[in-house]
Amino acid sequence: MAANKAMSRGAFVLFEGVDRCGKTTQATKLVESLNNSNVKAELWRYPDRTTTIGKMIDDYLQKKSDSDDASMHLLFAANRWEKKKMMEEKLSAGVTLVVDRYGYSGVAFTTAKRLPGLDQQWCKHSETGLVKPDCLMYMEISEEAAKKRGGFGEERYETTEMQRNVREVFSDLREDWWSIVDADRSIEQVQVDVEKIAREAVERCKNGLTLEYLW
Ligand code: FDM
Ligand code: MG
Repeated sequence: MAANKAMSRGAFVLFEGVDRCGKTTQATKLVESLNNSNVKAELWRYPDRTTTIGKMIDDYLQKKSDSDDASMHLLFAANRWEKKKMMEEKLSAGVTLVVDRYGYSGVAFTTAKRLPGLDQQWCKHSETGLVKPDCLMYMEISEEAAKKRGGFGEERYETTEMQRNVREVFSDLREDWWSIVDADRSIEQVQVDVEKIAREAVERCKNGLTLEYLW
């Protein structure tokens, strides 16, 4: 093996997008299908509401508690930092991680509040040094199609204005390497694209690909 050849590992496959774009549905189906074809895969999601930090986030999202916006941003980021080591260990053990939201949502949601001082640059700082995904599927859905999938829930951020702002920040954050998936289509149609994109990333990582870090 050549000295500079990276080790075989699992892939970090990420789904991002506004609410009701089908991230959770597609991520769940993808993990099932990968496991069925002998690719070890796990479904992760952020916020991870099961940790101590995650429980604080959950209370905040459910409006059971209120807090300062900057400190909440940092808690969302800390919720990723507390799982960074485990993420690296899983990936190097050959497990593919299919992740439902990550630091891109972190930056998009806080920036979308349009608060003085909490601009995109500030928001990105707390993510710097976290593992960078090998593949990012941005589920692009129109406001109309998202609306047809049912009304908003009761959680903080589930408002038309917030979702509109989030959509805007996401399009600002977009980089060339992102895969844009047309999420207005049926579950089955979207799944075809998702499978192709994800399996390509799994293959690349299996062949050895150095892990990168944000931003
Ligand atoms: N959210 C999610 C943030 O504000 N910051 C973050 O870093 C992350 C990961 O939390 F409104 C927001 C996005 C969403 C809410 O997400 C909970 P789910 O996917 O609906 O559970
Ligand atoms: Mg939600």
